[in-house]
Amino acid sequence: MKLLTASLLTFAWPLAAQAEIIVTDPWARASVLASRPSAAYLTLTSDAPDRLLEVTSPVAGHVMLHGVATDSAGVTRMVHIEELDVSPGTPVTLAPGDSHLMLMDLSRKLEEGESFPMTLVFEGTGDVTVDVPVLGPGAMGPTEERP
Ligand SMILES: [Cu+2]
Repeated sequence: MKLLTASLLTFAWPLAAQAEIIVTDPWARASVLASRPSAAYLTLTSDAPDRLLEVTSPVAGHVMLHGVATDSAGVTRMVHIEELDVSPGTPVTLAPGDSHLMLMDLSRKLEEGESFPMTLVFEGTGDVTVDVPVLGPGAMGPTEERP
């Protein structure tokens, strides 16, 4: 009887509304100095509501999720975001000038042409690891002031 219950539970799992996140076009900017943070960008698509909780990478001591906010004086600043909601049918794009993943405490310089792994932890989907190509340091996006 115990065995039957267990197998029924296993069978029921795929029928639950499990989110599946698709990560497209990840990339990061080459860093000028290892002592300066870099930024990574990507697009998230999900077929169920999900939430990005945490991001880690072996090249960064800490990965922060940043958004941008413009104050009444027209000054754009980066703001820390705790969690990022992903709704089905609405891709979330992290791009220069908008939300981004801030790669803090780099263990080394990110060189153009290389790539590094980055793991995104979602509430529903769990861990998703992507390979992030490093593109040129091109000055697209907001001024990256160290917080
Ligand atoms: Cu930032």
